[in-house]
Amino acid sequence: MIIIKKKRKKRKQTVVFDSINLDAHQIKGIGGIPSDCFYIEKFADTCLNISSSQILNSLNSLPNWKVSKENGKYVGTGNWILPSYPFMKYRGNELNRFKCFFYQENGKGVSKYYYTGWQKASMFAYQSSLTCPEIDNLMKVLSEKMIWKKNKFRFNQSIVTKYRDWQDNIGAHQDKPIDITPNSPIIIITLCKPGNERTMVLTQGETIIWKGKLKNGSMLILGDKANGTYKGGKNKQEIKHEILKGEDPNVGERISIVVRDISSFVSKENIYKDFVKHVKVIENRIMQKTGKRVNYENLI
Ligand SMILES: O=C(O)CCC(=O)C(=O)O
Repeated sequence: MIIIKKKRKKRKQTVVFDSINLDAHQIKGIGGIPSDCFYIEKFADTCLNISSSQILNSLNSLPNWKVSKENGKYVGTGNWILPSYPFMKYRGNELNRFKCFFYQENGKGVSKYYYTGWQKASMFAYQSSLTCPEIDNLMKVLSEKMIWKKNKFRFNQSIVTKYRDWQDNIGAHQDKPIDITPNSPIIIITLCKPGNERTMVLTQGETIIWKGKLKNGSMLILGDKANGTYKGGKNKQEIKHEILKGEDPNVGERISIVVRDISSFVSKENIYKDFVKHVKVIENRIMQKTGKRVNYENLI
């Protein structure tokens, strides 16, 4: 008698969190082919063991960033950066969202992530994740418990964005791979009160492959292949993401936390030097335009 052994199909494991395989939440790309993007509802409360409302409250209670001069040296304190700071503007225009940047203390310097419109001087406003324990914990837990394509990553930077009202949004884009650790995923956590959910659209070429309201506490994973941050050249399957304006004027505040494993670092000394250069440029520009001397710390 011949016994034919059936080959057991190996269960695919792209994303595992704390021994739970999350592959069932995969988003399909063009032609139904699975992408390496995932959308997982209630991630914060069920997987992170931390209430999304606690993170939301904590972020909302952080002070606005401001710069002052102490003993002739610039000092930046606080977290939320007003879009009117010159180093946050893109081609002279204010972004229609507030941001805070958190880096994890690691002895290598401050994590630097380049994006379109990024200015060196903005790094002076980046704050240690120790200024917000919930963010620090989020990065630690993701680094410890997430296995992505069989690898662990060191999530060391979080960029928090506040969409103040229905008009704030972000257009279709891909995250720039230059400072992102190759093959690492990009994690987006959503925080908002009921009714303030926003629609995320994922497009592959001209085709919308996924459109959905990101719920409070959810996690969206943009895979390294989808975003084009994988090692290995050009990827025709790259996926863009965007957050649409709210559907009606009653849609209120939404906060997102984008967590990345960053492999570029800048020393605090260099950050300070770049900021001082920036201050001089801006103060001179104002002087030339108006004939008045304005100190940077009194600008906003
Ligand atoms: O707010 C979000 O969900 C996405 C933010 C984003 O795409 C970005 O900051 O690059």
